Amino acid sequence: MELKLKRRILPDERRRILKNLLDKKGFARILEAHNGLSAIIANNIKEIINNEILEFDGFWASSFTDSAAKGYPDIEIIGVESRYETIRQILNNTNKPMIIDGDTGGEAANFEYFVRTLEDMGVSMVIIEDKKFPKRNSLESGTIQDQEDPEIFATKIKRGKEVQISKDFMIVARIESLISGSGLKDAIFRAKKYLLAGADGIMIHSKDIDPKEILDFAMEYNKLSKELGFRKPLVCVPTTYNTISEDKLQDFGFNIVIYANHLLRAAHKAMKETASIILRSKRAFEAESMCSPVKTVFKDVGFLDVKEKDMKYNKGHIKVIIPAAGTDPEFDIPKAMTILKGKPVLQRQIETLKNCGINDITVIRGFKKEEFSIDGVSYIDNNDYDKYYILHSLFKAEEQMEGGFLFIYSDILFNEQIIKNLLTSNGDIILALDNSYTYHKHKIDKNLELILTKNKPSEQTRDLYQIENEIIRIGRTINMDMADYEFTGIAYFSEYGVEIIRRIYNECKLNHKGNFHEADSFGKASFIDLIQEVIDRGFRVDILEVHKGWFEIHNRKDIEVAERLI
Ligand code: SPV
Ligand code: MG
Repeated sequence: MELKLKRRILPDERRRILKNLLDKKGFARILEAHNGLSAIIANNIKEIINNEILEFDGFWASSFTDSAAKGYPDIEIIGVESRYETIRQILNNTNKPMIIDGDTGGEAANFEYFVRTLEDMGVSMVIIEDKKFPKRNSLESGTIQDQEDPEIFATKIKRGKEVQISKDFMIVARIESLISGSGLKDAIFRAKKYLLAGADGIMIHSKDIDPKEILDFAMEYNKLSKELGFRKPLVCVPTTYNTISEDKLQDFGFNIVIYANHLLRAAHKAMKETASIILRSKRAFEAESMCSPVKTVFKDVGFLDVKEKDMKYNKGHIKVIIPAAGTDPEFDIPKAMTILKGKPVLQRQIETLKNCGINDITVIRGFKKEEFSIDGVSYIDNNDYDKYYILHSLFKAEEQMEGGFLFIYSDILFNEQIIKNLLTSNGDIILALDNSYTYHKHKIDKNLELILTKNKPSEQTRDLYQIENEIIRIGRTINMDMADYEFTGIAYFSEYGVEIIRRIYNECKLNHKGNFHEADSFGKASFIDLIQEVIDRGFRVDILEVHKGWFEIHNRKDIEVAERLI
C-alpha cells in the first residue's frame, strides 16, 4: 500500500513538471479540484486502456468550484487568503502540477503579490482572464461580461512576469472575446498583444455547445504563432462543447485541456440525491449504494496508514497469533508446552512478547489442548488438527488478524530484538530469515524451511541497514546448497498483508483441488505453502534478515541445546 504521506513533492520540483511536460509531450490533461479530498481523487485515479495508463497530469483550482464549494457565486467574492487555503489543501494532498484560475488577477499590484505567493507554493501556472474586476462567471448567459482594455490587461501580464523568479512558472492570458460577443478577430488581436507582453500561453474560452468557434480560433492562433515566430501553449475548457475528444483538440493545436468543474458537479448531484433519498426513506439504508464505504474514504485520506503505523510503532497494539495445534511424533505433548529449564516454550514466548509490550496473543490449540495451562493469552481450538494442518489453525484466528498481526511458530525461542526489528521494517508481508545455517549445513539433519530470494544475500557480514530483498521461493524441498535463507518461523502482516492472505486463503478453500505447493492437499497446507501461493500471485513478500537470536525445537535433542542456551 502506498503511504499517503509518501505522495509528496517539493515546490521547485513540482513547479517545473508542467513546463517539462508541455515541452516534451506538448499536451496536459487537467482536472478540477476544489479541496483536499477532490484533489486526492484527481491525483490518484488511473485507468488502463489498451495497455496505456491514463491519468490526469495536474489540477485546476477553479474559481467557480472553489466559490461554490464554499457556498458563494463565482464573482471574485472569496478573498485571496481563502483561495490560498484551498490551493494549500490541494497541494498538500498531491504530487502533480497545479494550474490556478486567477480570475481577473485583480488590480496589477495585487496580481504581483498573487504571482509571488503562487510561485513560492510550487504552482506551475496561473491563468487570468481579460475581464474587468469583479468578473462574473463566463458560463451563465445574460450576465455582464465587460472585457478589460487590452492595454491595461497586457500591462498586468507584464508586471506579473517581472515578479516571477523561476524559469518554470507560467502566466497564461485567458481571452473572453467569444464570451463577451467581441468575436474571433478581437480574440486574435488580444492574443497577439498578450503574447508580446510576455504571456506564456493563451486560453480561449467559449460557452458554445459547438466547438467550432474555438477550433476557428486555434487555426488563427497557429497562423499568429507563425507570424510571431514562436508558439506558446494553447488552452481550452471543454465544459459546454464536451463531445469533442482530447485527440481532436490536440490535432487542432490545443496543448492543455481543462475539465474545469466536474468533480464538484458530480459531488453536488450525489449529495442532493443522497439527502433526498434519506428524507424519503426516513432512514439511510436506501442511500448506502450512493455513498462510498466509510473505509474507502478513510483509506483515501490516509487514516488507514495512521492506523497501521500506530499499530506498528505502538507495539502494545500489535496482535500475535501462535498456531500450536499440531502433533509431532517425537513429542507426546504439544511442542509449545515442552518444558525448558522449568518453563514451557510458550511461557517463554509470551514473556519475550510482553517484554516488547505485546499483550494481545492468541494461541490455537488442538492436540492435547488440556495441556495448555498458561494464563494471559486467548485460546482458539482447531479440533480437526489431524485433518487440517497449521495453515487452517492460523485461519481459525482470522478475526484476530484484522488490522495486522505477527505470526509465530509455537516451537521457537526468540529474542526481543527480532520482534522490534520486524515491527519497524517496511513491507506488508515480511518474513524473518536467517542464513547462518549455511555455515554449518553439513551438520544439519532437519528438514529446514528454505528460501530463495530475488537478490543474493550480501557476502558482507555486517550491514548498518536492513537490505531490501524479496522472496521468490519458499519450501522444504529447496536444495540446501542453493537456498539463501532459512525461515525462522516469525512473520509480520500489515493490514493490507492480511487482506492479501485472507483473499487468497478463502478463495483456495473454496476452489483448490489437488496438491497445494509441497502439501498433498489444501487441507494439509502449511504456512509456507500459502506464502508461495502469495508470491506466485504476484504479491511481494519482504524479508527481515536476522543473525542468530532465535532457536527452533525440531527434535528432542534440541531441548538439551536450548536448555544450555537459556
Ligand atoms: C472556472 O472553472 O472557474 C472557470 C472556467 O473560470 S468557467 O467556469 O467555465 O468560466
Ligand atoms: Mg473561474
